[in-house]
Amino acid sequence: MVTNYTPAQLKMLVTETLHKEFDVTPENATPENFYFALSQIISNLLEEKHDTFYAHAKSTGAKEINYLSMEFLMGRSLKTALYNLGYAQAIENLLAEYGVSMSSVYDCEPDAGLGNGGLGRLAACYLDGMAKNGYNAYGYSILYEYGIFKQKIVDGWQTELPDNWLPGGKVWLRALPQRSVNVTFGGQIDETWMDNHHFVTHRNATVVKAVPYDLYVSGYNSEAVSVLRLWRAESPSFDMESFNRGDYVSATQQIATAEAISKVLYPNDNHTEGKRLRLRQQYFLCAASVSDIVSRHMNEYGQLDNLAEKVSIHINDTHPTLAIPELMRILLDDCGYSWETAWEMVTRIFSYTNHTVLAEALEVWDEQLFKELLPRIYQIICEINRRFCSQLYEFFGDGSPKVGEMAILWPNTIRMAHLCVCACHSVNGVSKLHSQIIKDDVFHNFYLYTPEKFQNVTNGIAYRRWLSQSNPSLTRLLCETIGDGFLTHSEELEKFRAFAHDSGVLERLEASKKENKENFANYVYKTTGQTINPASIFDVQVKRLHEYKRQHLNALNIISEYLYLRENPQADFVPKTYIFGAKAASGYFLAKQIIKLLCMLSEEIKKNPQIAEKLSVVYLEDYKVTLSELLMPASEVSEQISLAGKEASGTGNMKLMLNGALTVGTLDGANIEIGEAAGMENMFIFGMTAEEVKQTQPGYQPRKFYESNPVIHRAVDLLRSGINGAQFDDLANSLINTDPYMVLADFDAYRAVQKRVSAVYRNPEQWNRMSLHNIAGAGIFSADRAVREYAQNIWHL
Ligand code: 26Q
Repeated sequence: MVTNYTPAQLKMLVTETLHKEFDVTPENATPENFYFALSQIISNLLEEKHDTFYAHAKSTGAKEINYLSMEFLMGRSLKTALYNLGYAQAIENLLAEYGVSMSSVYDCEPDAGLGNGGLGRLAACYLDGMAKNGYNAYGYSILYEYGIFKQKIVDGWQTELPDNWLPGGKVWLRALPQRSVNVTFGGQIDETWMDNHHFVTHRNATVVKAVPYDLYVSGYNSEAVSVLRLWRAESPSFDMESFNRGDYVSATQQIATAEAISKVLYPNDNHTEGKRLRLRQQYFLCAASVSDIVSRHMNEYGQLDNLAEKVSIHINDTHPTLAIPELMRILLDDCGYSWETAWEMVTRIFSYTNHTVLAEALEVWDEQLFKELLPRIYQIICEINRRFCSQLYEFFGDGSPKVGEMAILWPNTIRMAHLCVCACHSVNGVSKLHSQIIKDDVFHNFYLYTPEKFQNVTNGIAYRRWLSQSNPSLTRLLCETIGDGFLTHSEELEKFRAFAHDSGVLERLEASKKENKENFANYVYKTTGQTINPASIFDVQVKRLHEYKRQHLNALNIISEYLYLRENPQADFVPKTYIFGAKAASGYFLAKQIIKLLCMLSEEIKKNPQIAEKLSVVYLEDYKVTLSELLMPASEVSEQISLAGKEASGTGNMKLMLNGALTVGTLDGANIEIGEAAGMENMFIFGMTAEEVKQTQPGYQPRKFYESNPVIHRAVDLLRSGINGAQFDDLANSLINTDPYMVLADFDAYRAVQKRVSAVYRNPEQWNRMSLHNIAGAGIFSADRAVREYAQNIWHL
């Protein structure tokens, strides 16, 4: 039975836990003591609640969804859990009795940064949405000892520090050693036939033990609790034989090699690296998770014949693709199913989401490396490929070049996306435009072959995290105007539109934004010493650093404004603060150079106080989920300026819109749908369309823009001559010579739209009204809605 604690019971529990764990009374407890005590209490409660929910779900025969992802960017848990369970106010009151603030307790929790950016945060948002909607959901990933690195900026240069999150984070984890699984690597495969039965044995393999740790995710006002099951790699035993021989190195090496698998998250975003350790990580996740899914099913039903009826497995991008051949392996080798039956089951069970069209992000593995590390999985993929190609020849005609283009194995490589599309019953993109591009370009041949597989599910966000939990003043305004139904049904935000001409509401909206800006400015001052003028426009570009996202287009415009103000210091100029936050993949040189450029620009402008009053740049170190929760409510302009056709969806764009920021954006990813929802007249669209990019990119000569456009010319020249003493030749050369993301081609349009932003800002009523339309239109971008679409159209829950 799940308890619903009264404030008095909560007080007793907290007191008991503080005494038991720390031997302190509430009067003497530190915020950290409170953090651990509360987290333990809530985590225990969620475990109990999950057990009740799970038993009920199983007794009704409900289908379950398993979401496999190499990343879950969870952020903090305590605040969300208290909010979702309805205990936030009671705990705040309780702490107040002891003179302790809620935020000082929340600040003791490290972010669980088990992801890079959009893809990982999306997975975390979907666990929230699945719990809210009452689905029986498991997320599966790796318990990285070190998540995404901590970013430290030294003289403008990004350095990476280890993210040691476990000391503060493990209170949310429940170890389940009894559910450990062995995962096998390397060795040789022996196949024998006996009485018409195929037997496969694995010789000389290396075994790694996968130990699960569960983290519970509560749903808002819901009985359901999602589980995030994270696998930790251990050596199955100590190598006594080597040790006794005196070979201490081998004995300890085995442990180190095993444990390396869950040591650290690869910090690449939208870029693959064909490294052996990454492949070991991916198979480790897949083998452990599939084994767990199958064994839970066996416990429940005692057979696998109905597996496809009761279980869906979703693959978050291609990173967990190996779950497909792994399930084939179990059904064939361990359970004795025929190939045809096993394949039928697998294709019904698996579905796949694509998150990128960038060529460098499409996963391809070296065949030789793969074969050595995963010999049995390799054999199974070969057979999948053989059968697939023969069907393709039948469909497209003998000798069709399409078959080679579509094959899973092609010269010495294994293409993971092709395996996914071949094996999954559903393939979806993450915005309308992206889903169309997949059909037209990336997977066009596959679309011709099996058009019925292709779908769209536009991304969604756990909107309560960024609205009611992060922006109390806006939430208050919404509750007073439209009631609190929007907290459960995000569509009800639409009701806010009725106030578009209510000057009282518009003024309150402005006041709320002002308050949030001041709070944020205070926070930045306290934590970094930088001052921000709260009367300036807060123009925000926060996301991973990547050329396709074009932070350097933003920088080039700032340089031009700086040069203009240097010559026209008296110009009538709407003050603006450009706020950036971004991590770059550690080996991505140009991205790091762009970070340095932004930091140097910030310093250079500060040297000239007259200009600094009107124009300033703030670079936020170590941008992460928790920082985004502080920043979104204070933002006024949302920079979504990727080259059209490259950003699959974006989700930061949705969080900013929800908090009333106006989008400056290209017609890319979900920006298009943001325009449809808010009204195109309520955002600032600029630049080439995806179609225009496709037409003009082939013969593109950026140098012509440099030579003919004096504003571009001067800005690029300044990169060369130096900003705050640092020169940016590589960036300048890249812009003039190749400009792969067509920054110069969109520059004029971007500048023009930025001028419009400033002009509109001079009219607060118009600005506030546009902001209101954005908030009212944001409901469609909730994870609750997105997860519902997956459940109905893809997982058939
Ligand atoms: C692959 C192989 C080896 C190492 C790393 C990787 C790797 C890791 C992360 C490849 C890609 C990623 C991340 C991709 C990503 O975050 N994509 C974003 O997904 C969001 C959610 O759908 C979208 O909103 C963004 O548009 C998309 O860029």
